[in-house]
Amino acid sequence: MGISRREFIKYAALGLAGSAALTTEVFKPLSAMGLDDDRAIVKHIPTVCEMCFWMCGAVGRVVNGRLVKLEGNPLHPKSRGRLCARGNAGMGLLYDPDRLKAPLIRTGARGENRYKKASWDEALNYVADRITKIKEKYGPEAIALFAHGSPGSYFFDLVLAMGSPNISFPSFSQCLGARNVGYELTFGEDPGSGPERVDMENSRVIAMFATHLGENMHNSQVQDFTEAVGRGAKLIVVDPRFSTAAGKADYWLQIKPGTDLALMLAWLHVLIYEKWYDEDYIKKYTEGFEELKKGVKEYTPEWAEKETEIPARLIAETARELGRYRPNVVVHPGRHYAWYGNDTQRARANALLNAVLGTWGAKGGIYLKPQVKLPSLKGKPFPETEKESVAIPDKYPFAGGEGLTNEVRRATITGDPYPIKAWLVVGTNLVKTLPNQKETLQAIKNLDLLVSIDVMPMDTTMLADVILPETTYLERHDELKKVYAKSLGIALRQPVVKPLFEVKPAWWIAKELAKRLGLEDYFPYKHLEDKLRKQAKLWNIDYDKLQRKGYHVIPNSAKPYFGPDNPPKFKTESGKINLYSKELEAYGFDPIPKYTKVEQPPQGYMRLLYGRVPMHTFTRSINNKWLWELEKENHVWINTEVARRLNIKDGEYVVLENQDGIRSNKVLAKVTERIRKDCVFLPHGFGLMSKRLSRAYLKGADDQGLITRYRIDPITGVTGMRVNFVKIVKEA
Ligand SMILES: Nc1nc2c(c(=O)[nH]1)N[C@H]1C(S)=C(S)[C@@H](COP(=O)(O)OP(=O)(O)OC[C@H]3O[C@@H](n4cnc5c(=O)[nH]c(N)nc54)[C@H](O)[C@@H]3O)O[C@H]1N2
Ligand SMILES: Nc1nc2c(c(=O)[nH]1)N[C@H]1C(S)=C(S)[C@@H](COP(=O)(O)OP(=O)(O)OC[C@H]3O[C@@H](n4cnc5c(=O)[nH]c(N)nc54)[C@H](O)[C@@H]3O)O[C@H]1N2
Ligand code: SF4
Ligand SMILES: [Mo]
Repeated sequence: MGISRREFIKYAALGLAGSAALTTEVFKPLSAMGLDDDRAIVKHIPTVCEMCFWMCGAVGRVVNGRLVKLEGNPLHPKSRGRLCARGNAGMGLLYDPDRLKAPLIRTGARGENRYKKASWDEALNYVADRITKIKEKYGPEAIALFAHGSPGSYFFDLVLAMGSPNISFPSFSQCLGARNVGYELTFGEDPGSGPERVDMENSRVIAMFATHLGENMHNSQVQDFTEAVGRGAKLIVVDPRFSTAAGKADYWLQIKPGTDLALMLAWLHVLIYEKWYDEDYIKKYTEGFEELKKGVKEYTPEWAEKETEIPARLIAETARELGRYRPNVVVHPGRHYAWYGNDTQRARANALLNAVLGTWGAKGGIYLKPQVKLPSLKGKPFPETEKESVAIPDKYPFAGGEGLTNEVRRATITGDPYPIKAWLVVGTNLVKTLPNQKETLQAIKNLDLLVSIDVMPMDTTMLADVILPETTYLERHDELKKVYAKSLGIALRQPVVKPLFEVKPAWWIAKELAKRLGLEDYFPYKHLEDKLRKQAKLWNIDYDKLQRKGYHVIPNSAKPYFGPDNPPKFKTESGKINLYSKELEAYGFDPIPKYTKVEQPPQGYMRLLYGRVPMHTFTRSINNKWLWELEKENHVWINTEVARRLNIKDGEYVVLENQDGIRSNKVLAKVTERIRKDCVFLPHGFGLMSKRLSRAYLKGADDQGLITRYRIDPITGVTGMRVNFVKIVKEA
């Protein structure tokens, strides 16, 4: 490869790296591509990427039925003509020889990796039969679904049609749940997730708590960020680690982990007590300003310095930068929020900063969601479920409708309030995704049936009783995707190549199971495309054109900013921003966030932090030939002084041991000034344990293995995972 790794990362931020890096691999001689053949058929087929959940528009270049290149769809606002390295490397998934190829039924003990190949009929009959028995014995609620990404929706319908309310998503419980709830409590709306509606391209000052853009590679967001930096927007990055984003910042606030709320409260203090707000705006559009003012009175920069270890002078100065340019500034809402177990209050404080700065609906702030309502196709209503969902228990009053993975797991272990006996796992690698692997394995032990619908033989897949191999996103249709960018848009996923092997799309698998369970009425189409055509018609979209373009913009749907013709109106009960949350108060929670201390590492230990590397998505991409070439294993970041004391050299293997004596796989040390002394940083996704992953197997260390403790946020029930401490053991 003619490009060094460092350059790669630099270009990755521009979304160009993939094409550069993959050129030598992908561009085989013309003969191999069929291009010197006069009869070669070259097609360009638009679709939607799902190498991660940003879901950019992609265009596949297909020569004689073989995909040779993926590019960004210029019409799609999340790609704008570019894909990130992972998106470019989609062929690595499609043509991965390790893929699941046919249905498998377990013959050995769970985890023993012994399966027999089955026909689809045999495998589906087997699953339907087991589900029927479980339903008869325990009731339909004994069947639970865990899902992430596009394939989940069909199983969502299937499980609801069966009469079970037990559906849960790691994207809520282990990701952005607390953030969305904190924002909903404040503004009556969340800040969006695909994309986050952050108007960075127009911001004058951007503040980011963690949000490690550039490593966190959500395509258009990184493009906006790069543009903002290039344009000279002021950037404040709060991170214990000198992240890629911190490298671009005017202010890098090297915060002590777990103390972000102190900094946020101190910023609120400065903004309010130094009057960096618009009095008229606060009066007209917010409720509870006096209470907020009182609530943050004690939280001076001098106080926050002691908690955060950021100099008071810098705390005040950065708050003033935001105040000076308001409302054309933004405190980025972030995305991954499951940090310390006080996460909803941190989200509230983050939202309150945007409230006081008046950024909601302001240019350069958080732009408004398109308000167009598209009618839904009417389907058969789902039956009432008899039992309450274990995924949404009363003890977490703001768990929302999404469902808590950790609660379904808990109920599976304890049988309380009733037994859970079957899991359908679609597009999520639970063993690596939920904290405390022992609990996940214990729950799986209690199951009568574990079905995995996946594309690769991942850790969780290889614990299943039945494995149903799905098509990759490049081989199937999926539901039309609504994109809430500045305008509302509709994207089409369609196959760029015919399915390889014997794999089937999730919609087909769910529909075939439904048929066998007498629930086919819930899937009123022969082929999913029939439904897509109907839906397009209902929305006034020319489906044939959508097939050619991949993206359709709903006309006149953009109203991103408040203004004279679009006066501020918030979706809370009062129509105003809730600075003081009566809803939280009604449940006994602090209506204004109060600072609480998080536990600090014991002597000799450091806090375990985790995050992303630009060229991988969680566990799902590690085995991808091209991406694996770029980063075969992860590195644990260790501060130089700590490393010197422990006599650890850059590039040598070490082992991490957590507070419970759990040891990691060996992992390369990255000795660097770019991280504080009280923490280490271990990128997530590595250390896969499935032997069928010929490249990824046991490469690097698994952060989740070390996350034996988690702290549940009492408001939403999401799992804070940065509450584990590790020491470094030199490899024997
Ligand atoms: N390449 C790539 N990009 C991705 C993904 C991927 O898998 N691969 N996944 C996507 C998804 S679903 C999500 S949710 C996002 C997640 O990405 P983000 O939302 O950016 O995740 P964070 O946890 O906010 O950020 C991780 C950063 O938090 C810092 N950090 C750790 N503890 C603290 C602390 O106490 N305070 C502060 N201020 N910083 C701290 C770490 O040093 C690290 O730089 O990434 C998305 N983008
Ligand atoms: N320790 C730790 N835990 C974390 C995080 C962390 O950083 N550290 N991050 C958290 C966050 S922010 C999130 S969003 C979650 C993500 O959690 P997950 O979504 O579970 O992430 P992945 O590890 O990518 O697992 C995806 C699974 O889907 C499969 N898959 C990929 N494509 C397809 C497809 O087209 N069809 C089907 N049926 N399956 C497919 C993959 O093979 C893999 O088994 O993890 C959370 N948990
Ligand atoms: S950000 Fe990258 S991996 Fe994610 S959908 Fe877009 S191109 Fe694909
Ligand atoms: Mo996430």
